[in-house]
Amino acid sequence: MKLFYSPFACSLAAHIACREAGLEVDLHRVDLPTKRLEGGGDLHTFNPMGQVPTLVIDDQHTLVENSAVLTYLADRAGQALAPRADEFARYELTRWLGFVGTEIHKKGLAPVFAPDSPDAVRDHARKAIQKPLGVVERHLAGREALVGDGFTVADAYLFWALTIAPHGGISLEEFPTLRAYQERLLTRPAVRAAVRFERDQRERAFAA
Ligand SMILES: N[C@@H](CCC(=O)N[C@@H](CS)C(=O)NCC(=O)O)C(=O)O
Repeated sequence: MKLFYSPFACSLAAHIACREAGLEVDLHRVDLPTKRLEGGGDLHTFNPMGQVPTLVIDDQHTLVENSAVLTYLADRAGQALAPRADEFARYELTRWLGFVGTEIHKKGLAPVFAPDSPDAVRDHARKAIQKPLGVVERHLAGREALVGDGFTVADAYLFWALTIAPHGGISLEEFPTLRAYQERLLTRPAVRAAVRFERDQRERAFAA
């Protein structure tokens, strides 16, 4: 399998899932502004949106979209990263993948980090993200994870969001539970390894 990623983009969640599951995956770095692939090629060849995560499974199968990529990786890992499909908790996983993807990622983080966002749009997004952050803050009070009591791919996605939010001027000061949760997840060896790898990659020049 090949995972197209960009350091500290939302593909960090899929990268974490691969490490948590011990799945064999080749990580291929993308320069998101130009869509160039390291070593040559264009991300649009694999994903019509030119976005990460893009997961090339084999010659016939490519998956895009966080919700699909993360669910697929979780299922490849057995039950380690997601509840079984016949459990009610599976729908809760779908709920949280959708919530992080829409209410937090696309409504809040995407406009804040888009290089061409007008300042007014950025300010509006920083306000709009407060309500969904409050929802997860309250949901996680007294809980270890978003779904059930174990780490799932939804936690990997939320971890990414919480990690980059302060870099976009979104303070987590008002959300002590979220800060503690993010710090707790960072102690997981797979999470720490993925973050360390992406930090090293970010500091290295992109090889066109
Ligand atoms: N709907 C997609 C969105 C993924 C997405 O927004 N990826 C960002 C990085 S966090 C990206 O590739 N941005 C580049 C672009 O949209 O051109 C998903 O859920 O996977």
